[in-house]
Amino acid sequence: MSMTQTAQATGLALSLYERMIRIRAFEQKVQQLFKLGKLPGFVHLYIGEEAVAVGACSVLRDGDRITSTHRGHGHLIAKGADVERMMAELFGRRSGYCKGKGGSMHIFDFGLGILGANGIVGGGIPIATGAALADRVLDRDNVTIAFFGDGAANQGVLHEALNLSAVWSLPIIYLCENNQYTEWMRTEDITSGRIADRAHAFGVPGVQVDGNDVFAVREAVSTAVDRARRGEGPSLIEAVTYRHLAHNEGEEVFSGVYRPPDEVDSWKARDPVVALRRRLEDVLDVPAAELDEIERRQSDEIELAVKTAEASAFPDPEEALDDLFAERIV
Ligand SMILES: Cc1ncc(C[n+]2csc(CCOP(=O)(O)OP(=O)(O)O)c2C)c(N)n1
Ligand SMILES: [Mg+2]
Repeated sequence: MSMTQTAQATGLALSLYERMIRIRAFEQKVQQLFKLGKLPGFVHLYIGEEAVAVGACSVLRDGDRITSTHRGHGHLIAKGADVERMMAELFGRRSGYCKGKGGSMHIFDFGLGILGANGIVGGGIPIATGAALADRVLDRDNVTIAFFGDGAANQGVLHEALNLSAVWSLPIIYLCENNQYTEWMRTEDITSGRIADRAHAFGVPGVQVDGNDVFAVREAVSTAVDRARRGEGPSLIEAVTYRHLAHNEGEEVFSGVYRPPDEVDSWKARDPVVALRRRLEDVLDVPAAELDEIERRQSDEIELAVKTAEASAFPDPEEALDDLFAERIV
């Protein structure tokens, strides 16, 4: 590689690292706040899966859209969501994305192309397909990514969406995060065959990638996005990864032990954030102090988001029924 290419590769890796650290810092803070009883709603944390959201969203440009899931914080941050408004929403405060009335699973930012987290497993898939249909009909060259889990891949709506998006050549990427569990069930116990292969029945490209390798995700998504922008239709990508934490915070109250501890340990040893840091230090020669500084900056921003959220007012009970209907939402 020439010096310019090395500098570009380092710049890209650093920006991916900073995004992944931002998600990690947000989620670690949320875990702590939940344990302290400060957050009124349910939270499903994304720690361990950061490379998927960051690799995928790093390919997108303004105007492109995503739909997210119940485990949505990582997708939202990767697409540029404001962590202060996200945190305020988790605290149930008026300065939050849904004025404190939605919580973790309803955060959206239409201006940034974030068509919403979603408490309905598989619920983002048809919304993303509709957004891609709109782009096709209006002849815009945007693409949409639908993030969903391995559990959602067993919902019929994925098959309906793959079918019609293939027939209509829609500019969409179905991105399955196979973290190998659907709540407390092992994916292999409830899922037949390889999820990526399901695309082939519809004549759609389907690939499996290492979801802990941010560059592998980026490359696969880039190929799919280029194809979509050329008008050649949808793709399905299955990113194999693992969540380090519980399905939802507080699950230990009722779930018992459902994952072998050595399995959890072996995936923690393949932590995508640690792997990228190692690459930055060992291969790209970035000084450790520079990486420490990124971590400090991100954790300071998250601390500030918590302070701002806690200082914000709760919505008034009289506002409970406001904002239920919109005349126009895009
Ligand atoms: C339609 C629907 N069915 C069931 C649930 C309950 N539920 C919430 S999360 C979840 C598991 C989803 O698993 P997966 O899609 O693999 O996502 P992960 O939690 O692993 O990220 C289920 C069954 C729901 N929210 N919506
Ligand atoms: Mg899963």
